[in-house]
Amino acid sequence: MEQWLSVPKVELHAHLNGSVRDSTLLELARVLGEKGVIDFSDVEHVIMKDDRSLHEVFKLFDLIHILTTDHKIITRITKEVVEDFASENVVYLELRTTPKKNDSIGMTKRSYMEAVVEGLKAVNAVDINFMPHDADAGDFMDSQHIKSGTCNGATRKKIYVRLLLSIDRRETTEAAMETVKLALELRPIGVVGIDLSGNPIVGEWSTFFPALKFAREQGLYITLHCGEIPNPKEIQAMLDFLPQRIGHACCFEEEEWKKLKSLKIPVEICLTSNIRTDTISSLDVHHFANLYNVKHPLILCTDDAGVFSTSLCGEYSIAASAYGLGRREIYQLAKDAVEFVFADDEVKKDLREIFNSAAKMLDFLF
Ligand code: 6MZ
Repeated sequence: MEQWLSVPKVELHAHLNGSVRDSTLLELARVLGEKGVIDFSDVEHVIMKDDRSLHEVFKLFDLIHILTTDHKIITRITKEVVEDFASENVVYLELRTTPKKNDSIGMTKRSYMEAVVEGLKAVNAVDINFMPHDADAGDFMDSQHIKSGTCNGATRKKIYVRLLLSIDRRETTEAAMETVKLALELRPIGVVGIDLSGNPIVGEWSTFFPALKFAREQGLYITLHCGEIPNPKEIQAMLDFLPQRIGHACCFEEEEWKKLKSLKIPVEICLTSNIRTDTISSLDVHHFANLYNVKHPLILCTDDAGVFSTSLCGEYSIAASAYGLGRREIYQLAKDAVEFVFADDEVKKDLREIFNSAAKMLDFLF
């Protein structure tokens, strides 16, 4: 796994609350246990469990959301998640999260997102760029938070972060629309698009369609969790919608593969997540191999690095060994992801340069 640390990487499918460190979750659970809100020993067992069905994963998310309720904790986990990705040489991170409303603690979807932005501002282990270069963040930012360049004469590591707001499949059309309007409002602080996620057995495509259509008309990028369970009607409708990317694509039939390939919609592939949740029975039959062989656009991602105890280096390592990819292929796979980011051309150009200069240092490429 060490060797993939030196390769710059792009992470495009990471859920904030799924990427929290186990140590942080346990610490938060202990505090709530002491307050008598939860029974710590029960929760500890659930957090540390390794294999979970897709159904159990969504029960775990409900628990994580209890642990991470307030604004301060959202700020903390955002900072930690960004720093964790940066520490494994992720140079561009698209972080997605579901804005949450919680009247009992005065949380609105907007204040939830403000807490996320505070977390981005608090990142100090690396230089972070999370605002588009032409942005006017208005009262959102008291000062310019794009830190640049050097620290004590040494070039510091840099990470680009852009945000996607998730619509949870439990939400109504109105709630989904509220999230889209918030995303539009927050474009200046680096919100670039909308994701549709949540338990795939819940909700109907027709509920979310109006909000997603509006988002697209307003120029937001769209990525959809698509085909996590067999649902041919919904998969067809999602592909017809022409999202800029989709996530997972685990339960596609022949017709759906044909359509996906002809439309060339990039797929965010989450190997460990798919295996752990038993959505795909083994790496041997995972669709990565076929898509890779036919040169369909794909991106390796973690999904929920905390929940599935993985990392982006780990995902590259699994792909290398399971599908016999050499170092050059892995480098190329990582670099190709730049073409599918939801950021502007300047960021893409800079990322290409980061990959090119890294290639000169990676002696294994030559
Ligand atoms: C579908 C998923 C997911 O938004 O609270 N989420 N949705 N499939 C998956 N694959 C296993 N993994 C995570 O992060 C957690 C939320 O992301 C979605 C679920 O809605 C989960 O509650 P945020 O930061």
